[in-house]
Amino acid sequence: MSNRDGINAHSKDQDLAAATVHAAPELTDNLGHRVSDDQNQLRVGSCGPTLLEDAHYREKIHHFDHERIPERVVHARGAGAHGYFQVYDSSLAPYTMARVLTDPSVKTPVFVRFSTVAGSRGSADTARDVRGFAVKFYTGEGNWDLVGNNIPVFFIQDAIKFPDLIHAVKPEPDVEIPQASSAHDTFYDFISLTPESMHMIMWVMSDRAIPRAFPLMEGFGVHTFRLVNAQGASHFVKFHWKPVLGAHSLVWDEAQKIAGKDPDFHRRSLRDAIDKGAYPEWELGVQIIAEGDVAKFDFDILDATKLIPEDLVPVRRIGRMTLDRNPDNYFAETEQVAFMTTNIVPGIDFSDDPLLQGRSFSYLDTQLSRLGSPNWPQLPINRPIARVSNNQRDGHMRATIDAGQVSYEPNGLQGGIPNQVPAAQGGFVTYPEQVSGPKVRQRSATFGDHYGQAKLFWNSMTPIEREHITKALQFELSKVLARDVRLRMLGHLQRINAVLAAQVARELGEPVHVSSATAMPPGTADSAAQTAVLANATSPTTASGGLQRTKGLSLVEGQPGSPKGRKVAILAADGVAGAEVTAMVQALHTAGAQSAVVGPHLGSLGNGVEAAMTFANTSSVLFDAVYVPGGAESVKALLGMGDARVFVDEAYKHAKPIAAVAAGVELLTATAIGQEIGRGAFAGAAALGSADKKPEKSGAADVQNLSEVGRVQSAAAMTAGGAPLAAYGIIVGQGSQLQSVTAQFLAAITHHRFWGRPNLEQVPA
Ligand code: HDE
Repeated sequence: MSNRDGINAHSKDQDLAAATVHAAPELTDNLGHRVSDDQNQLRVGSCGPTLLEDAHYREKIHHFDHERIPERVVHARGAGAHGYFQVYDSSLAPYTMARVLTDPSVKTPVFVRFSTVAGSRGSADTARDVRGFAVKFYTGEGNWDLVGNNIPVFFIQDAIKFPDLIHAVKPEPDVEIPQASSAHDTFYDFISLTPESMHMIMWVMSDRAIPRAFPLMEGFGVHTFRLVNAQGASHFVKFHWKPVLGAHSLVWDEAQKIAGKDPDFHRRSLRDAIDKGAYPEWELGVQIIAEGDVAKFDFDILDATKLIPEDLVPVRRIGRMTLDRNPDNYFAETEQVAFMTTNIVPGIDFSDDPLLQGRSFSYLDTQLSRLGSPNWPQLPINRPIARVSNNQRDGHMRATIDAGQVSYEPNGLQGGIPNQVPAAQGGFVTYPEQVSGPKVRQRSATFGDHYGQAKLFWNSMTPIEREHITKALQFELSKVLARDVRLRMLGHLQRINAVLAAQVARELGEPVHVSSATAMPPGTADSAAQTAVLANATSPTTASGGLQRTKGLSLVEGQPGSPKGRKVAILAADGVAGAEVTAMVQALHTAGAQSAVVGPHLGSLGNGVEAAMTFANTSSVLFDAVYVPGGAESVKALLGMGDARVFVDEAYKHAKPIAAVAAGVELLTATAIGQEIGRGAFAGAAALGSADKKPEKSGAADVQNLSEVGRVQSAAAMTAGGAPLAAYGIIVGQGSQLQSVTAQFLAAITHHRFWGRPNLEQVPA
């Protein structure tokens, strides 16, 4: 084990390596006896009964019978990775004495577990849900766990309501339905009677709750914590994780389909990214608030249903976390890892947030029930790198052999050790906050506003994000069978935004009370009409110092984009134009994106192209973008496959970049894209992205000669009010334009989604 000062990025890896075993040539039982026959039970004659004497069989089946431990009561479904954290400089030293946050020479090992909340261990990754974002820092001063989520606020203000919240969202107890979904009666019955959850509901109905990938999510400590400096002075702090590649999401129709096509979507892509060396990275950010400034806010910073708007307190980026190693064993590492809010180090302390206080009781408790022994901190993934030495002994599955006569303190027989450690030498001392008051079961009046920040969040959304929130609420509440529950929810929505409430009411078949027009609910696709209705539907608010909107909340505005890690499907069949595949694959690879050729069968498609996937074993929803190269024979075959057309249609519906060259354009013309071009729909299409953001104009070279490459009727029809089709993320060109198509496609992939394509609700995909 390393000492407290010698920690580096690999200290925990080395610690784990000591507990990692690899297969050896000879088969043995668990006690080292070599096994001669692992195929047949010991029986009387070849047809007779099995003998009790068959110790090998008994040992094997005994182990099997006990291989499961209780899954986490929440956050059961998860995936983990190893890595390290390094702070940029020592600029936080005036606020905290935590070395992990102030010593740039230290790379602190971390283990991170991402999770959904409601589903069971085997549930689909892409459920609409909050994501857990739990980071265990193995610091030289002991483990620090930042057990956060990908949403900065929470449903409830007081931990005593947590069992109720979770009982309500979990499958209903009489029928154990639905799995990993909040779209059911008991959840909204509870929520509609819990107004404090409204801000969180807006977040959970937003695209934040359907992330594209774990490395493309933000993370938040949620609660206000304390930083304590070497002089013992305290500041309040909120922690943020900002993904280096930006935060990006799925769309709901896509998320639901992925749940069937690849329930392991997030787990798989995290694993693949690390295997391929595309290490996920986040910057750690802090919002620091002086104790004296707390009263300046018109909300309570101890209320976990509120965030501190970045417009009021900017996020200061202080360090970077890199995940660079996959676990060797899911159970031993990801399943057995035990996070606890109580794992803090000198320089970090708790606030009086009642939710945090309640959590700190729960996490220790739950480990006992899951891991079955108070010795769970000795499991390799949980044990700290910092040396452990105390007077505790015994208990189930104690792994250490604690030598010596003495197991108490004070003692003289062992020279008094282990000794208590004074604060000056690194012993943890609780911040001596002054508190007084009567014992009461009471919530502070400062926790009283439940709608102000829900409005702030709504106002900060772009029109397309409002449309997605509305569609999510339409979906969820239409699954609620009890009408009075739906009506109660509409009442809350009315208080957040009347147009939102009216649009949801239309889906539910309830009377609409709003002076402005509403739109027909669109089904599963983005709707221009619904977006237009919501575009200007803001809600004036006096909360949060009168801010009407704030940065940091929208996923459309202000997020960095990158082609790194994006996955592109290349649709091809036998006879595909090899050069048009190779050039694109090369360009994508150089940009850090991945690609896979999808064909009617695996293996060679001729001209040096190998299909890695088939239309039967993959799906459009598992990719970020689609490319169709030419080759007359290949395109003819694709045109004969409904699956190939649906592939493009879905990508179109899900706002993904689509490119085609030469004869490949013909496949596009046989899809919704061709239909829209044919009737000139692009020319009239309005941009749905940001209210003030029309499709950007880009070079029009790509559309000049389309009538010659495909069955597209005219180049003029390929423009939208002067904006080329490329402004909608659809890039086409002749074979000779491959280079420019590739460059524009890469730019489109970096942008990720192209909101505002026309007539999406008519796409039959
Ligand atoms: Fe948790 N939570 N939680 N939670 N939570 C657990 O601990 C709990 C809350 C979070 O990957 C449990 O080890 C209470 C907020 C994550 O292993 C349990 C309350 C936030 C994980 C528990 C909350 C979280 C958990 C279940 C209300 C974001 C998964 C298994 C006061 C800041 C960690 C376990 C992992 C897990 C209790 C609310 C995040 C039962 C009582 C707010 C990321 O102890």
